[in-house]
Amino acid sequence: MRPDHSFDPHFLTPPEESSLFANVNSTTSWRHDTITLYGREHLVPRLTALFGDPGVRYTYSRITMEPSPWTKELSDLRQRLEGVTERPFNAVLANLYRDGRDANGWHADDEPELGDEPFIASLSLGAPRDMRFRHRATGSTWTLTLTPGSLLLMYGDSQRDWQHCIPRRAVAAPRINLTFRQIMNPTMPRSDTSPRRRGHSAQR
Ligand SMILES: O=C(O)CCC(=O)C(=O)O
Repeated sequence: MRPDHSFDPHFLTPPEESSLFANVNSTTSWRHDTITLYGREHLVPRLTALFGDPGVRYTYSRITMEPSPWTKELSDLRQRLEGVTERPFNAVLANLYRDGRDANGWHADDEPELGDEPFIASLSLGAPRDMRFRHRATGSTWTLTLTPGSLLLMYGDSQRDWQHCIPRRAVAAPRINLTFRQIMNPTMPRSDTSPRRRGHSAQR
């Protein structure tokens, strides 16, 4: 049992991957957010940044992010991904895992502004890290190793029926993940007419 996905381990060549890692790592103003869990404040165990079109705003775990403008490198990458996937993307959430102690807890990218069946293009740079998937109903799990330069597409039932996480690992090197998304503004017409209002399924 697997979530709806496709995986290209060699989307970027090694030189493209290392040059993009160096560019994003050094030019990004990374933020380090705090979340409140059971009344106690915790630092999110990774650094993040949002790039996107003007007016796009992304909220998860009660953290709202305003986008920085696209850099040339990210804009070129967006165009390339749009060509390959034939899907539009108006934002990219960047995660920096400084080493293996940084992580991303169980969650689904199922915020209402991502629509009914979110289509997410997730590019990995730097250290390889595992992504674990867990089926919400059956508890069945699956692990995919996200290698540098790989592209994971998640779509269909992948956010509705599954959760995913990036567990801690004994890794010293940093990793950057870029998840391209199409975020619908609250004022934009919604294709999702489902009465079930979904929210982020876990704090991460
Ligand atoms: O780091 C990753 O590959 C996953 C990131 C993720 O799950 C997210 O940003 O929602």
